[in-house]
Amino acid sequence: MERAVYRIIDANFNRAREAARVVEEFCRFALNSTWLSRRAKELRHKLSRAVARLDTGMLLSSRDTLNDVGLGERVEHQLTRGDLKECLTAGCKRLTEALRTLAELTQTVDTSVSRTIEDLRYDAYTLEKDIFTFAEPVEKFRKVSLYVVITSDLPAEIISLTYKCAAGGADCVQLRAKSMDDDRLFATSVEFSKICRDEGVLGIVNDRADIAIAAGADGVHLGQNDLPVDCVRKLQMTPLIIGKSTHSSDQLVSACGEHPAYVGLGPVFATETKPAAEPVGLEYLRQAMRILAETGIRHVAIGGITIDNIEQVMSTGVESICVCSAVTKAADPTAACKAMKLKIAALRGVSSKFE
Ligand code: TZP
Ligand code: MG
Repeated sequence: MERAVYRIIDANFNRAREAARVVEEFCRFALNSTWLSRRAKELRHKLSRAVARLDTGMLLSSRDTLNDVGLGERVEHQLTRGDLKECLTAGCKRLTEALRTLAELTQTVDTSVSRTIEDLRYDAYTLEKDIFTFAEPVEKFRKVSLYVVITSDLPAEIISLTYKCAAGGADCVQLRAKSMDDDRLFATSVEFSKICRDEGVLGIVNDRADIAIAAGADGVHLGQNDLPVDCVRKLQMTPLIIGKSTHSSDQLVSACGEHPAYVGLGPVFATETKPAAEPVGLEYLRQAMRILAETGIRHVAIGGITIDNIEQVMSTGVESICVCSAVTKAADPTAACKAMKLKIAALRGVSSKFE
């Protein structure tokens, strides 16, 4: 029986390591996230160190691949992988299955190894959750090239602008109402979120995680003095697109540690919409592109951006543009969105649906 125990441990050690590799590769090459790929890598190495505490000679000697009755065995409806996300899901499940088997079996030969593996199983559950709750919102936000902030305390104006921005091809709109009573803000957010869903535009509520969640918005945008990202993540019912404003590289580095889906970078230029804020300039954008490179976190440049300075802004490497007055104060917000989308698409070198 001891041979069988070692044979199962050997098979599941290989299975767990290979599954951890799939997870790690996703975090590294699909998400570009150092934070998450490092955690997957650490898990793989801790596992190897734990198993190395067993008799490795026994493990290899008990391996008998050619006489494995499970080899090539398939059951009806066995899951196949349709895309990268399914590969990741399968990798995560396979990892925890193998760790569970290892924890059970190693109990019979070395309880301290078993305890270490049991801890790793819990790390794997948390890692899976962190990967999915980060990756899904980031993936949704990846398509955003034009983001419009609707700053208004008038529900009718907010709703009418939401329709106009959607018609103009804005990819994301934000409801930014700084002085509305909660009951009106909630009702407006519900209507806003429904329109966004129907029109295929992402809908974000500014400042208020509670209202964003209750209204079913796609996300919430947090300022420096709002709730921490982690706290909002605990409140979310489904993975929310959490955005965070930053106005300096120190704030950006600190925001990256909170792992939002995107960060706001600005105000790039002086702006009447936020008159007290000091412009950060183009150099901050260049610096930000370098800081964000290995985080997987998306971005928008914001503040004083118009059709005439988009090119300057995008020359820094910025891919997503956020505007308020250039669209909402335009005589024709839909036409303003269309023109901006075209310009961004031309600068990104991709075609736009309004060409
Ligand atoms: N955060 C930084 S700048 C800004 C906000 C909300 C206002 C952007 O408005 P505009 O009209 O596009 O300059
Ligand atoms: Mg705020």
